[in-house]
Amino acid sequence: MSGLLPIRDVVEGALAPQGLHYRGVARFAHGVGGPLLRDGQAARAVVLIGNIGGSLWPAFSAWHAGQGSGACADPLDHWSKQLIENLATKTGATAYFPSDPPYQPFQRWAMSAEGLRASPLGILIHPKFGLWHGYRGALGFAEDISEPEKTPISMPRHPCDDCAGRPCLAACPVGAITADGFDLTACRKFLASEPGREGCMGKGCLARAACPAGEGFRYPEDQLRFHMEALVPPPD
Ligand code: B12
Ligand code: SF4
Ligand code: SF4
Repeated sequence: MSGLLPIRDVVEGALAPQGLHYRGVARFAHGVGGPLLRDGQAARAVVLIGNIGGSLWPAFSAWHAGQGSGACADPLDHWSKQLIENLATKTGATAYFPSDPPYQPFQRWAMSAEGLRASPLGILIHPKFGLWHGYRGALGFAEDISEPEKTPISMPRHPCDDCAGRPCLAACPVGAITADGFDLTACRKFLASEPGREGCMGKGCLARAACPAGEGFRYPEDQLRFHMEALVPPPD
């Protein structure tokens, strides 16, 4: 386990210099519903680790630039894994990563850990960071983690409930964001077109950009472009 320090301090001490942050704990009473640990037991606690706004971009982009032509296909995943696996080894935890199949329910864990809810875009909206945050990994533990903030942080009002006009719904040029869900085919088709390349591919998803929540946490342009490129699969 993490020794005497609270897990929040352990995560922040090891990873905050890289722009990765503690994002709460999802708990599973008697392991029910928890992911499997390396030894086959079910986890009783999962600590989420992620970015807040553009927090990871300076450290990640400096590392990425230093990789030169030896860069791998999924550099952000690779970079996050190195850092988080290292912390898992030090704390005796099992590490999980959002892009590794079978997909672990990161969003469900985040809802439980931080009381977040989904936005019409499918991504979770945070009362402070808006749509500008994500998850880079998680650490699973066999024991419950008694932290001062044991009760999940409750979100008094969901930002979308108070959002006049819901501008995200109208901002997508091809109507891919609807109250019923996200139309990935329509989105990807547009991204491959000339206006899509000039618009969303270069500047980021227009629907996400239209959201007024978390204004001060918007990703820098380079990071937006990086995530958009990752959303479009390479041509066959
Ligand atoms: C597959 C996937 C996608 C698919 C969605 C397919 C689908 N309809 O589910 C595609 C490729 C479309 C996608 C797109 C994006 N994704 Co995505 N995606 C995932 C991934 C790898 C797995 C989702 C899953 O199946 N989970 C398994 C189930 C069992 O977990 P769950 O928590 O119970 O399920 C939740 C999701 O399925 C969610 N959901 C349902 N429909 C949709 C649709 C979309 C678009 C999203 C994002 C979620 C979503 O609802 C469930 C919550 O109860 C997750 C990482 C993860 N492991 O969760 C990231 C994840 C959900 N994606 C994320 C992001 C940020 C995006 C993008 C914004 C990427 C970008 N361009 O920057 C886009 C959003 C689209 C847009 N408008 O730009 C983040 C969300 C962070 C947050 N704040 O909530 C995650 C958590 C990855 C991360 N590293 O943080 N994504
Ligand atoms: S624009 Fe409004 S409805 Fe859309 S995600 Fe942002 S707060 Fe929610
Ligand atoms: S990336 Fe562009 S096309 Fe895709 S959902 Fe966002 S606004 Fe719509």
